[in-house]
Amino acid sequence: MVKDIFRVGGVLALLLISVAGAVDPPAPFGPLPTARQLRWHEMEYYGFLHFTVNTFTDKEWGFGDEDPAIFNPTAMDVRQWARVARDAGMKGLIITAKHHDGFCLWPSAYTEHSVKHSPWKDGQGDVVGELAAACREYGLRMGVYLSSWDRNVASYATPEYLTYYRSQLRELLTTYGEIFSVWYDGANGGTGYYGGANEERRIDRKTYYRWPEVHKLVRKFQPMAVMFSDAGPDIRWVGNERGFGSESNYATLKRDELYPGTPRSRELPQGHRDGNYWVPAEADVSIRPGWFYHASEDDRVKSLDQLLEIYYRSVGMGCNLLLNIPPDRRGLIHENDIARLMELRKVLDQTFDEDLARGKPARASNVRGDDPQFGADKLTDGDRNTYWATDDDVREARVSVDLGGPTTFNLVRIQEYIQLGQRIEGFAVGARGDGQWQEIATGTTIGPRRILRFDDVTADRVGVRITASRACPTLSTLEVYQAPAR
Ligand code: FUL
Repeated sequence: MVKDIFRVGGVLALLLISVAGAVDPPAPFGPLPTARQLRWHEMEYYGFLHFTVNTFTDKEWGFGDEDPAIFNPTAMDVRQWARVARDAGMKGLIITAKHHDGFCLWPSAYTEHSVKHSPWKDGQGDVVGELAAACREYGLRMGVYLSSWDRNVASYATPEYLTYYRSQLRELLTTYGEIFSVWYDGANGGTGYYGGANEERRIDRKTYYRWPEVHKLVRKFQPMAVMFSDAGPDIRWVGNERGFGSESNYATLKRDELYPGTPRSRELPQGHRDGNYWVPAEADVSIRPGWFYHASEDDRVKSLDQLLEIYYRSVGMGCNLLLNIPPDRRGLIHENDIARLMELRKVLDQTFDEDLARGKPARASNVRGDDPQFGADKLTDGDRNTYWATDDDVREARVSVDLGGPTTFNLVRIQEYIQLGQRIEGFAVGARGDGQWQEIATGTTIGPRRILRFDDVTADRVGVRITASRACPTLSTLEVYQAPAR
């Protein structure tokens, strides 16, 4: 009998637990990121390598008539590029396998206009292949930029060129192991050599390339690769080449209305609030004034302050940062660039070394179904895949963290649980010192990431007030840091 009571009691308790645990997660809101996009969001910061005949002609755009013989780096060391990128804290490298001039950094079977006819390694070299090996060695992912505009090839602007472009793409996607990003540039059509025709050729940027078919090819051979262009399909351009994201940054886009080279690039920094696809922004910028190496710019490498500004206005605004570090004529990343990259790494390490909110108790004005699985302590558990969420009807809410005594800080990093979509459109960060709350920063969107910077504040509690949300809000992390004085 007693045994039975225990059994019944046990069943009841189990029932109760399962009822309590039965609080559903919030319904997804709007377009959601794919697995490949989620993986990309976590990369945050990676490098761009602009390197080709332009490095040797001192140009930014080659005409397409360059002699492959001019491509002759004297001390080429691709492993140095990967080592520098790894030491800089980058997670990958994207290389201009072919820029607008049409010269191929790999020995493509479809053209003679490549490293095959360069004195470098007696025509036996393969820059893309060497980079793929070096990236593997240094734990980096590799991406490829294959310019769709080709100023060298005779067939450009005819249907035949589409086969050529896709054949080259297939070569890159099937020869070098995993590719994490395929980069389609917006510059398309204009004057060029075109096999000796030396003329101007215009194409219809929207229809000529038959982009949907190109996309299918990439999905087939590299299903986890993200594709970048002004209009995605996976990642969009941030709309400027300064590396600056927008304060209001929607990860969503009406991508079918846009295409690479779209005249509507002014809409790209913010994205489309009512976009029907998840297409987050990537901020690309060069560490020097130009994309390619020019000795005349050796003393114009961006300053540490400029790079920090770029970091906080890109990564800090929910974009990924693609920082260009062009190899020089030796085939090396220049010393001045390396020095700056390492200064940046050092400051970022010092800044993000210790999360002052980690493991600290947190509370919220509302917790979804009062269920601990959506509790405020998910913000400080160091796991960006757990999250705090509210009841469905809530649009404004507060969370705060007890820092355990007066603590000085000047950065707060927050992110939404974007697996369920982007919801928040207004928030304020506050701090409580001497029993008084003061507002220290405000913002609109959060999405994949927001880092708020402010003057040093000393407080024992830090909080976020959600002031506007399009569905019940979620937050997966609330981190607090102290950046060293500069
Ligand atoms: C632009 C190109 O025309 C530049 O040369 C560079 O490659 C940059 C990243 O994109 O549209």
